[in-house]
Amino acid sequence: MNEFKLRREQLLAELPLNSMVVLFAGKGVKRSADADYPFAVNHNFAYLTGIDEPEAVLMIVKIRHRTTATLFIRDIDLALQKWNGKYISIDETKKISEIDSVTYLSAFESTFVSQLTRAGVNRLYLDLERLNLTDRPLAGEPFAKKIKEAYPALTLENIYPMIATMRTVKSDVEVEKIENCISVTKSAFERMVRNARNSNFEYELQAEFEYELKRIGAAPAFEMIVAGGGRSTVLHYVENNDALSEDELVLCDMGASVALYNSDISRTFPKSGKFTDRQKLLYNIVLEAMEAVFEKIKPGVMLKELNDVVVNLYEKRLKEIGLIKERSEISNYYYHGVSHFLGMDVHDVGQIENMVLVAGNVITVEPGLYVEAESIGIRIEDDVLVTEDGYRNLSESIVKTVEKIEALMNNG
Ligand SMILES: [Mn+2]
Repeated sequence: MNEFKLRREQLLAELPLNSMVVLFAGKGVKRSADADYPFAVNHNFAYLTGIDEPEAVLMIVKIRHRTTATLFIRDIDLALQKWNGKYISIDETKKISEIDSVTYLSAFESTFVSQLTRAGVNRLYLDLERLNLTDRPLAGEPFAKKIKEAYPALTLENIYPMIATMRTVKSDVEVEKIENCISVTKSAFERMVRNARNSNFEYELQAEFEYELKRIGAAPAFEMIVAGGGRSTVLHYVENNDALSEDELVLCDMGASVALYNSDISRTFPKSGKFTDRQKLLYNIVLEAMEAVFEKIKPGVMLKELNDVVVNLYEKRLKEIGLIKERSEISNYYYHGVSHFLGMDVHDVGQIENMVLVAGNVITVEPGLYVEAESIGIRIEDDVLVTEDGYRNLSESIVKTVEKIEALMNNG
């Protein structure tokens, strides 16, 4: 049984009787005229099927004595295939997903209706994820409206929290995929940093990083941040168009995406290849906070507690160097959380308040320190697996001590 089937079994076990799940792969969003944005598959759909194909639909039914899974894929269109390439075949879909019942999309509506009425389904689960009131609706939402009108007695439920919780615990295969993204990031980071001394603009560093990703067949996991000097105190600076000067630190927040998984790494280094004493002092405080967080990571700990570790350490160290007098002033210099989940999404699903870590979680550890008055912003970020008895730093091999960064930049 492959991973996708295993996950469907796990989901089925949790579903109440007489229920149905319908998940849409989605389709590319229209950009302009006849051009679409690149297709990005619904991750919950892909998580349960392994299929990365526009317009596909998964239907799962659980009634007494019977559970079924059916996948619907686009009907073969010979004319369109001459323009857009081959659609996935029924055989290939079966092989990847381990779903025996694969058919064409043109059969979806009649199959759906017959399952609903004849099988006695009274509960329909759709992916109704929505973070903001104004978000563009996922494919499940318009479908939900249509079904609610046609079958007012049917109970509609959101499957999202159930799948999101499953997704927070990574299998070995998933961890390997993330590790692969990290190793691509390492190689791209090293190429970039070796070229840093000869680069004059932030976008030149971005080009080096992205060249290496492309060369390996990966893609950026998100809009990379290359922020020199004071730009690094803006958390989501992505313009990357300013000139770099010799005395600046450069903050890079970067990741690679391969086969629907991601890495999310930050490193900060001196443009000149050598930290000043002041930069080194502040940098080592962030690094110390990071090490302190690592030591805290194990099952049973809350993400919020990890952030407390950073704030406690900062309170001590920032008072020592005279940057602050009161604990409350820390928020002037550190204004984001230290951790988030990582997986098929960079800011991965499942993170809820007071969430307690369990073995198999993959989280980022990313303390930062931003001193606007000195045009210094530092963030160091690794990707970490929570294990039974602690943690494993998956991105340990991407250098981050002052000595190693300087060595890489100068001896490459
Ligand atoms: Mn991050």
